[in-house]
Amino acid sequence: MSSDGTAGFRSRTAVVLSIFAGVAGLAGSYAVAGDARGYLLEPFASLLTRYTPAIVFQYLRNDLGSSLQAFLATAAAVGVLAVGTVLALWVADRIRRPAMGGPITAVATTVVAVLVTGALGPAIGAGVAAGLVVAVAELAAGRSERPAANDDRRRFLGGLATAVGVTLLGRTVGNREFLNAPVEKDPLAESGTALATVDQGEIDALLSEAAEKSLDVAGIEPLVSEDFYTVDIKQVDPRVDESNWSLSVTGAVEQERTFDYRTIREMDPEHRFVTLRCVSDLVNAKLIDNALWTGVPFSAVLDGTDPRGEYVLLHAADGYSVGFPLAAIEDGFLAYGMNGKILPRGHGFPLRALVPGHWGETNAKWLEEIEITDELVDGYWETRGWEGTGPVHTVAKIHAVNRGADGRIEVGGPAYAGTRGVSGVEVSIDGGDTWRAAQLSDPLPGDDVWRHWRYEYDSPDRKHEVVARAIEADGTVQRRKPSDPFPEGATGYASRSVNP
Ligand SMILES: Nc1nc2c(c(=O)[nH]1)N[C@H]1C(S)=C(S)[C@@H](COP(=O)(O)O)O[C@H]1N2
Ligand SMILES: [Mo]
Repeated sequence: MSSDGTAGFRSRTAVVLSIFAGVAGLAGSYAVAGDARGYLLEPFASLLTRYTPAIVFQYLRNDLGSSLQAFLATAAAVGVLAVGTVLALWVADRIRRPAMGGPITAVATTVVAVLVTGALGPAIGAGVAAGLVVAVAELAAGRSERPAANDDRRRFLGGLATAVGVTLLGRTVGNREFLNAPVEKDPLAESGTALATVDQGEIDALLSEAAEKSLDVAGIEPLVSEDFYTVDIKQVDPRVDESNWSLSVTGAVEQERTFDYRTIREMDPEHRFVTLRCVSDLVNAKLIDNALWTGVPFSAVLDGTDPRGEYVLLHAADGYSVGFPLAAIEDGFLAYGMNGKILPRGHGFPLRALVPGHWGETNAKWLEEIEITDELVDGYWETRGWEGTGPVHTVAKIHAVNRGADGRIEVGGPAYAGTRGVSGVEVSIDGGDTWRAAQLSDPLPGDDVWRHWRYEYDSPDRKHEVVARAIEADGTVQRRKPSDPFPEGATGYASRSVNP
């Protein structure tokens, strides 16, 4: 504590107060920006994604890891604002103007936030929120001539209460409708989110078919996922205005072509079930999902361009790119609809690529440019060491282990083999010595769709290892040898140890 009763840059209270101000400041930036450019969290999250070693990333992208990453990004964003606040408190202390602590903090943290995000509005939001925390803390400490012993305590409580209030308010304001409402408005839609030129009856029929064919196993996702995973290189998804958007075919072609949204929406729509799986998915994890997509065949935009190169490099609005052989996407799809709705922003509105049977990362979201190249060009993940542009590995996941009252055990999950197709799943309850055929869901239409499997058995009265393996359509048994997701995708049989 300094003699004149300011928070004092050296005191513990000043540090704690700065952290409160940082938290409030982050919320203040969110209040103005929402989940869009200028939100202070975004640059830190993107930096983390960019510089996390690929080998670590495979774990980060699965369940626990993504919350760890969110925590680190939040800590970094709060940290830089806190440093700005500590400096401001130090200045206020030096000039012996404790009452100026709030305003100086507001200016300092605004400057810090502008430097980090380059966006003034949200930075001012951050500054005002952080400044408010310090100002209220100073007020709470009182203006008495002699600093009282409990001044710091009052500062702490005043700062805490303000930080909590400002943070809650910031979250609410940042979530407001007009900022974060789905941008996926469709200029051709007549009503709601239904696709205009699309036969909704056909979609509904396919969705009910998927619901009926889903096996009724507690703890597994239905054949059309209710909660489709996302993997993104940026914390904040691009917000693309479809009326300013276009898709172009460029590079090694005889004739470049450009399409606007309306042109694509006026082509004959098709519906396809397509499953996606991320190359960083662990054998038994859940970075795999299936949806009914609506769009046009890839060939519709390639027609007439007469490609001379044998590779593509897809470019997206978030700066993402991915390169692979053109042959992989020739039978592919460009989707603007998902499960009967306009493609959600999080899954790539207005248009995404769907590459049959290839790892998730080839399915570029927010697609803007299809560049034909003479040679294979490394995209975002390949320049970071991943080799995830090839066909998926085959897997049968054990997502559910359910115990019946009668001592029966039911296990089940999805099985996926990309375009090779799944013709069977086998289960072993003795750790892989003997195998039995599991029940399979009836196949859905499409060449790149997962199936459900389910197996029921009498529980042995000891702890045992349940193992599952998928059989491809041509009879090939999936690879047994386990490997990590990095760099080419996980292999091996899924197993779970089960207590009787
Ligand atoms: N533009 C863009 N496309 C992208 C990504 C991305 O970060 N940006 N992630 C890729 C990865 S790694 C995967 S696994 C899939 C996931 O698609 P989803 O988020 O719709 O599930 O999108 C791919 N397409
Ligand atoms: Mo991925």
